[in-house]
Amino acid sequence: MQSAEEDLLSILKDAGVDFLATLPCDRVKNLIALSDSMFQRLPLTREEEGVGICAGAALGGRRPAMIIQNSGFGNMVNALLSLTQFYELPLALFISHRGIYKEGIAAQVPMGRAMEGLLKGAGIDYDEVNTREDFHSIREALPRIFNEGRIHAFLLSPALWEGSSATFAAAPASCVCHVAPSCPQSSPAASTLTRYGVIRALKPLLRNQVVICNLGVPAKELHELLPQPSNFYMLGSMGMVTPIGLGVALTTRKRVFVIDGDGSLLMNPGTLATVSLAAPENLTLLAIDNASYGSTGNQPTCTRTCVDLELLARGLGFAHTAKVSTPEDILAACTEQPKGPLFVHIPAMPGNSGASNIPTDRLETKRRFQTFLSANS
Ligand SMILES: Cc1ncc(C[n+]2csc(CCOP(=O)(O)OP(=O)(O)O)c2C)c(N)n1
Repeated sequence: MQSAEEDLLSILKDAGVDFLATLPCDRVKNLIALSDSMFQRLPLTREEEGVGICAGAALGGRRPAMIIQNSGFGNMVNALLSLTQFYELPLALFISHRGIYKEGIAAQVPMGRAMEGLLKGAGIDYDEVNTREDFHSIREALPRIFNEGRIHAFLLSPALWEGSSATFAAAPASCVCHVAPSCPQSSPAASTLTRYGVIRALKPLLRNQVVICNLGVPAKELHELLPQPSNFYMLGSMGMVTPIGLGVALTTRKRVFVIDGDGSLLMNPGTLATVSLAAPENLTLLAIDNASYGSTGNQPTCTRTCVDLELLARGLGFAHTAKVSTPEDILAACTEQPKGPLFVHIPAMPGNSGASNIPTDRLETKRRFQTFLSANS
């Protein structure tokens, strides 16, 4: 018997879908990986750009669909309404509906609960897809989407994939990743550390310091290696860790460290320009670049092929940057805070430790962090 993932992809194929844009959620990692054998797929840096790309593809006569997490829907609403809906362009949205079924990450719950109200408010038709029996609604809706130029969302419950036999190919072979020969390839500096190894190497530097940490596995790994009240762990809001760090740095004289990731930085790179403009003298950005969306299954990001984060930071105004990958070099690069924001690019290997969820209540984390800041500013 075909897996749920294969069934769903066959329905898309039969309806003539011929362009896929994706940004992973852990729950649909198999669906995305399997799609590569059937579709032209473009991995995205931010869900919002996918709306523009799919609008362009539809203008060019394609039948586009997106596979994303519901948190990403929050990043897309303006473009969906003022572009796709306004011009009556077709778009099939396959949305991994987190926060409603056996959810382990509390920060997923607010968006999960709000989804139906948001879709209704935006005038976007949608169907809940909880079991394979619900696939008939997809079969019925797809022709309408493409014949009438409509947006339609399918809210895919994580229950759908339970017990699925689909196998997960970690590094998709045939997605659309054209790399220009002149591309400034990230020089990987022969990294042997995973993100966990990098955070372990950073421990002596980060002890008793203000640390704002990226969402997903990085936050769990920091909590396991160095639990302390001066850590603020993000649990959602991908792309916001550097903005949070900037906001904190502008309110304290203490040194502020941000642990960011390549996927998250590329989701919101403009924030580097804002950091350069604000030029806080106490902010150090530690960009741990495992060239993957590590927390959702190590899908490659653009740093694996064609983007150099250090060059990006320089281009967006950072005067002080470094690229380091051994424990000694990482510590040496961070020891002194220069007279301005510091960007430390740390190439790393993909891979996650088995660190468990952070047990501390979110409001308690906030209270401890604020207490530390006000006592030490
Ligand atoms: C807007 C949005 N889209 C997608 C996700 C799902 N998601 C959570 S963590 C993550 C990967 C983050 O990658 P990166 O910043 O490189 O950090 P890493 O896990 O590799 O250390 C993704 C895609 C999300 N939480 N929010």
